[in-house]
Amino acid sequence: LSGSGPSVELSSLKALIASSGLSLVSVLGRGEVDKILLREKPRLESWQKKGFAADLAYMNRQSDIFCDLDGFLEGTRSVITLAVSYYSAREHQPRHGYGRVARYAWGKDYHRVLKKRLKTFTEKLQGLVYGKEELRVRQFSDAVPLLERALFTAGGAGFIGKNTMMIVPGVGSWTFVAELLTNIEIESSHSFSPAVKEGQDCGSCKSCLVACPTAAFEKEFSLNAGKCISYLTIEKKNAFNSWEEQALQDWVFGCDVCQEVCPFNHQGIEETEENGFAPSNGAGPWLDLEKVLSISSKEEFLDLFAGTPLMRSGRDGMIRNAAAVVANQGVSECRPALLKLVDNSGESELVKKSVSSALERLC
Ligand code: B12
Ligand code: SF4
Ligand code: SF4
Repeated sequence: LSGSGPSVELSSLKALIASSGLSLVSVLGRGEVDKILLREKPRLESWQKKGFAADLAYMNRQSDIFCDLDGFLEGTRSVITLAVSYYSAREHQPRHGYGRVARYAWGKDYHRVLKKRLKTFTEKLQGLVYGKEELRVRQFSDAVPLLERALFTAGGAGFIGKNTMMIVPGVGSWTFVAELLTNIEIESSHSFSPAVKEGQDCGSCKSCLVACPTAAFEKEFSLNAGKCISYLTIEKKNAFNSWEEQALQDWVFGCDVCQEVCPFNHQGIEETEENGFAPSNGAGPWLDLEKVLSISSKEEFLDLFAGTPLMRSGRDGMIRNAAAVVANQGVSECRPALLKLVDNSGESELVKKSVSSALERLC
């Protein structure tokens, strides 16, 4: 330790974590984080080289950027990683005329929910630190090219499953990850969470690899994003090709199949305590396809979905997804809504192309 950075008593930090409702937390020293990132770098590079990042420009950036903590916070001395459950036990079976929404997107946008929590936590942390330097902190969740799952699992509170999800025994994989980069000096790393038992992992299970509807796993621990329904419905900007349209099945936003089949998600896990993630606070588990196709403007889309993760696809992307699902399910009741879109000269190429293809497939 240099002795000049801010410090914090571990017992006070532990009390703060407990009182902030953050149960799955680890604090990692800079040296350890650098080691982890260096270890993971070749895996990231091999994933990128195979083209598995598809058109995700932010994931195709130089691998060095993912491993340089100073690029995110100059003088980072420790990283506080945390996970928050969003699990909500609602039935999620397919329904004719409806598209399924992945569980992570049922309620409010997690970026906003976590940001608020982390802000409160940081303010309280400020009151605990002492030393010559001021506390400096940057908080992230799914916002920068940091290998968040590798960082979190390094704290020992979870492990990476073959479906590439981070699994916390007893909680499952229905969690969001976030981290605080700080200039706090710590002597060694600490986990404030129930740690994974030595050697605990997927064992011989392969359920997720077999269940993935698009065969998006090249092999265990390796996901080709371009084939994943989550990527297609949320991240892809252009129109679908015919394989992609059908690949969606009835998923209109995201996909949960490789998590739904996971035994770690069935072992008496508890629902989230975060009310913001409740289905009643957002889009919920299904979208009525006819209603989606009737969203006439970006403003109307905003009125319906502002503050939820569904904003990411935008109105036109969501109509593209809904049109594909309508054709996959043979929802002929939606034909008038599709015809109206195709006849509207003001619609984008993306909408026109997606809707025309759905009409052809409905015949
Ligand atoms: C790009 C991205 C995607 C892409 C690609 C996903 C992927 N598997 O790479 C797409 C759009 C497909 C996607 C989908 C989803 N995503 Co996403 N996504 C990300 C993002 C931005 C980066 C992930 C990444 O680094 N990929 C690069 C590859 C190389 O990394 P990786 O697959 O994680 O693999 C690492 C390890 O598995 C390890 N590894 C590889 N081989 C081996 C072998 C062994 C033995 C071991 C132990 C480890 C190991 O090496 C890799 C490098 O560390 C993160 C946020 C972040 N900044 O980390 C969120 C994140 C991973 N996504 C998240 C979520 C919620 C989802 C979805 C569940 C959403 C949904 N329901 O539709 C799906 C899940 C699909 C899936 N099975 O992964 C959460 C996951 C939380 C969790 N509990 O794991 C994250 C962490 C966001 C957050 N902050 O909460 N996502
Ligand atoms: S989210 Fe769906 S499509 Fe993507 S890997 Fe998992 S099961 Fe396959
Ligand atoms: S379904 Fe089986 S193989 Fe896949 S992540 Fe869960 S335990 Fe691991």
